[in-house]
Amino acid sequence: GTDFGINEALKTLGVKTINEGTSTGLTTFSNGDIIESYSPVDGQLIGKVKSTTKADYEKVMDAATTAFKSWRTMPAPQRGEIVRQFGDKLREKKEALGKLVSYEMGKSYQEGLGEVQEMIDICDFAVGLSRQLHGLTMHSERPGHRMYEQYHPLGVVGIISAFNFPVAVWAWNTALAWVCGDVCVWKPSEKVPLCGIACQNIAAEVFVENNLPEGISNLINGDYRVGEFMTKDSRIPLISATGSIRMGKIVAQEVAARLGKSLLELGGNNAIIATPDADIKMTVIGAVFGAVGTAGQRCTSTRRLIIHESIYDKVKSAIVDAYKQLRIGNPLDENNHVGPLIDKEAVEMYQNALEQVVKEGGHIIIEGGVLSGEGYESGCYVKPAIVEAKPDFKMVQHETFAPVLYFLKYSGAIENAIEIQNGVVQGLSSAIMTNNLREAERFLSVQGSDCGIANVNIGTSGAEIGGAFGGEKETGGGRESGSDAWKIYMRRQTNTINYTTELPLAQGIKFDL
Ligand code: UN1
Repeated sequence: GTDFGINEALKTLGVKTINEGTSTGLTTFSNGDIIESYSPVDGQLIGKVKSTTKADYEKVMDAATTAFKSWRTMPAPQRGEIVRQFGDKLREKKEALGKLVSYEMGKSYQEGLGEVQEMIDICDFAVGLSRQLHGLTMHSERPGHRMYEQYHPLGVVGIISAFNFPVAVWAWNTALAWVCGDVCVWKPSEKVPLCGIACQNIAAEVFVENNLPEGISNLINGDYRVGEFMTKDSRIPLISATGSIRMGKIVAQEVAARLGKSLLELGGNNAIIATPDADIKMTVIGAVFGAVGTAGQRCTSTRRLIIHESIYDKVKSAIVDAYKQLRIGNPLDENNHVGPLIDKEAVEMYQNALEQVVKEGGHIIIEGGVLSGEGYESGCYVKPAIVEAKPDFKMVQHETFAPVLYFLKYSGAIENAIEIQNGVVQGLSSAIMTNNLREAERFLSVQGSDCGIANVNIGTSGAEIGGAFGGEKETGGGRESGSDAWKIYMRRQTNTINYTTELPLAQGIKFDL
C-alpha cells in the first residue's frame, strides 16, 4: 500500500533508523538505552533513538552553559534574525514535518500541518518581539535620579514537552527563549522521540549556516529520569513543563526545592456552555471539533458540554447526527476526521473511563469501542463516545485524554452553568455559545469562567499564538506563547542612577555624617 510519503519525509528531516538522542546542535552522541518509536497509525516501528545518560547530560550542560555566555551578548534583533531563518526552514519542511507528526503521534495530517504552522507563527512573533523586549522607566522621588528597569537573558531553559503537541510546544518555548538570549535543553516525550530528532536537525542547520557555537539548542531523550536531571539541576533557572497534573506536581516540587522557576501547562477539563441563545450550528461544529479533534488528546479538547435544558434535545440530536458522519482511520488519509490514540495504554484508559462513568450512572448516547480489522491493526483506533452524565461524577471531574464527551444539563440562569464549568480542579480553556450580550459578559466577568482561556462563540481548542496560553488552578498557572509570556524567560533588573553630586536617600530618610 501507499506509505503516504513517510519515507520521503523521514529522509527530508534527516531521521534515520537509529538516531543519537543527545545533541548540542553541532555534535550528536548518546550512550543510553534504545527508545523504539512505533506509529499508532499502523503499528510499524518507525525508528530508534538512543537515550541520554547522566554523563551525556553533563556534556550537554557544559555546552549549554558555555554557549549562553556568548549567545546572551548577541544583540536581541540579531538573535531574532536567527529565529527568522529557523521559521523559514520550517516553511520549507512544513509538509515533511507535518507528516512525521501525523505518523508518529497519530493526529490528522491537517492538524500536523497546523502544528508546524503554529511553530512558524511563534517564530514570526518572536522576530518582532526581539525588538520589543521592553522594560518601563519610572520617575524617581529623588532629584537628579533616573529609574528604569531592564530585562536580561536568564540562562539555560529546560523544556519538557508532551506527546500530543510533539513539535509546537517546544517551538513556543524555544523561539521566545532564543530571542530573550537563553539557550535551551529539550526533552521531548519518549512517545514521540523522532519528532524531537527532526526539529533538532532543522535548528542545527540554522546554527551551522550562521557559524554559531554548539549548545544553543540541545536535545536530550529518555523518560522522567532524564527529565529529573533537569528539574534537580540548579544550573537551570527555568523549567517549562507540559503534561499531566501528576507530572506537574512532581516537577513543581523538585524545581521549588532549589527555588527555581517553573512554567507549568498541565491538564484541562474544558467545557462549552450552550445557552438558550446559542447558535446551534456553531455549537455543534465547535463541540465536535473540540471533542474529537486530535482524537481528544489536546489539553484544550472539549470534555464537557453544559447545555441548557430548553435546547438540550435539539443540541443532542444535532451532535449525535454529526458523530455519525465521523470517519475514523489513517490520519494521513485526508478523508478521515479522527486518527488513533497515542498507544494501547491510552486505549485502556479510554475504555476504563467509559466503564467507570457507566458505573457511576452515566448514560451512553454514542457508543464507544476499540476498532479492529483492516486499517486498524495498531489497536489504537477508538470510536469517539458521548455520555450523559452529572457534573460531580468522578470521571467527569477527571481529564481522560481520549475522545469522550460528557453532556451535562443545566437549568435556570447562566450562573448555574458557570458554577458547573468552574467546579473542577483544572482551569485551562472554556467557552460559551450565546448571542446574548448579558450572558457573554457575565461569563467573561470576575464572576465568570475561572480559566486561563475563555472564549465566546468559538470552541475550547485552537488558541492562536498571539495570546498568552495556559491555565489556572491545577493547570499550573504558566503562560506560554504570546502577549507578555516572554517575561518569564528573562530576569528583571531595576536600576537607579544618580547624576548629581548629592546622595539623597529614599523615603526622605536623614543620615548625616
Ligand atoms: C496542547 O494541547 O498542549 O489551543 C496545546 C490549542 C492549540 C494548542 C494546544 N493551539 O488547541
